[in-house]
Amino acid sequence: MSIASDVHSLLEKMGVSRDKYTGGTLSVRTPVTGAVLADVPTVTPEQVEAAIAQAATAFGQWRQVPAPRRGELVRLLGNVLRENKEELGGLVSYEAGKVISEGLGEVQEMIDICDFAVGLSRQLYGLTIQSERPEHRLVEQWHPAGVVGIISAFNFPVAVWSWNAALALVCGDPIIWKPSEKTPLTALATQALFEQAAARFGEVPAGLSTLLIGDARTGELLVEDRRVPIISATGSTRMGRIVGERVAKRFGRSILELGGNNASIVTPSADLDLTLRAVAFGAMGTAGQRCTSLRRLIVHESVYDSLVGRLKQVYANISVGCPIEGNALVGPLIDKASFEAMQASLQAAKAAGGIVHGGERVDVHGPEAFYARPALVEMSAQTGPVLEETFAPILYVLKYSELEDAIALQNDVAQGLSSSIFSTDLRDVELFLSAAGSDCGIANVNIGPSGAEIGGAFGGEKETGGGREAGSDAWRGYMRRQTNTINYGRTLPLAQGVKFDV
Ligand code: UN1
Repeated sequence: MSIASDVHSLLEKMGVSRDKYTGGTLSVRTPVTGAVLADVPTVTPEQVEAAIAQAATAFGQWRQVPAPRRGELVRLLGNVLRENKEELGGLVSYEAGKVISEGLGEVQEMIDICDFAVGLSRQLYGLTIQSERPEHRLVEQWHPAGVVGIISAFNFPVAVWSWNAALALVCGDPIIWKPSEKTPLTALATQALFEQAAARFGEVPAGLSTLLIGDARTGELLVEDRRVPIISATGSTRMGRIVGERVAKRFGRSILELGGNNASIVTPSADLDLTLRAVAFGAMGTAGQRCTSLRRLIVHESVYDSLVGRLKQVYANISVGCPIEGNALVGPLIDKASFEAMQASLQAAKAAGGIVHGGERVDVHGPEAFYARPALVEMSAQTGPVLEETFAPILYVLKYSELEDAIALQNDVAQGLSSSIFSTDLRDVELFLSAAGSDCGIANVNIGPSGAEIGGAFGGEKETGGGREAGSDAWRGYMRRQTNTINYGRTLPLAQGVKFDV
């Protein structure tokens, strides 16, 4: 396979010039074979400074463009994405190692959020509130908040940008993007597609959307700059803790999407055929490299043997292979470090008494590519690596007898992103969804924890960071709220009955 030339022609088709991915210091490898694809130039601190200054100027102009007109730019972006879905989806597969349908699915998520944001551009509603004073009116309105810094991870190299970008743009905010160092090519392509949309739109202020390819220092410069009032960061809890603290220190706002340690509970009444398929996709899809991937399966003792027996077979037979050619469902891990982390977790699980099925390396495209058979690990207790997020296809299985205990086990981890229950018993389901149930930002019924639609707010609690992106009212995170009290009378009654006659 000559992936490099395929990738270069995809980049060219999407309008990325050669100088953007040659002659630089950042070597990009494809996880598909481990081959080097490009040497991408990175930004200097001076370029970061100039980009922030330009975005701040762009804000002055963009916030005055009517929101539905801003929506038109996002509508055009959605069109350009539709026209380039195969190319961008293919590039995601080459650069992040996703199987083709998942690469395309990621671009579909971008298109969906554009559609959502276009509608939203006519609905950035505030409230009218009853005043306690005569001839007074209280309203709340939402204004653009300023430049949004977007820090994204390798596993959803372009969709995460789009959830933030589409909302920020209709909300009146310029965007500056620092993508993962592992996936700068998909970022370059996305920025080129944005520029196509901007050219169709017409008068877009310079610096409305900027891409900064660089290392952690680039991210730090963004995070520490007061001219960037909002930082949306997706990645590890370790990274998020640093970002959150630094942004809070300057009283900025952060939207954090950090680690997950997502569980599904399987109750005695579960439809096991459906459960099996959902567990397979949740735990092995994207080679376990979603923040929403299923990592813990908590199974009632009455169905444990039948479900886990069938799961072992699925795990032993799942197709692990090239994400581009053939029909494999599980592609590679992103790199060697990721494979080593997987092996370390499996060792730790064994040391803690776990019984490991699978997890070994699979040779697909030679020694520089890291493919692994997904691992199913039977644990007698929730200890050691079960408490951590390992970004690899490892599913820990635990047994329970009382649902309350299963829910407690599910919640007894530091992370709080996604969760689900498999049950046809109304009482079990409603307990799981109740205030005494799952403590996660996402709680599903009879589907796995991953694969959320963009219409809902996406994000989680505790060490997942508390941020919400995408649908519902997540747009509010990209605007500032203003409360207005308007006196249309001739007297000045004070609130709370206060007298102050001069
Ligand atoms: C992520 O893994 O960073 O819900 C996001 C899902 C996808 C998004 C995952 N829509 O699995």
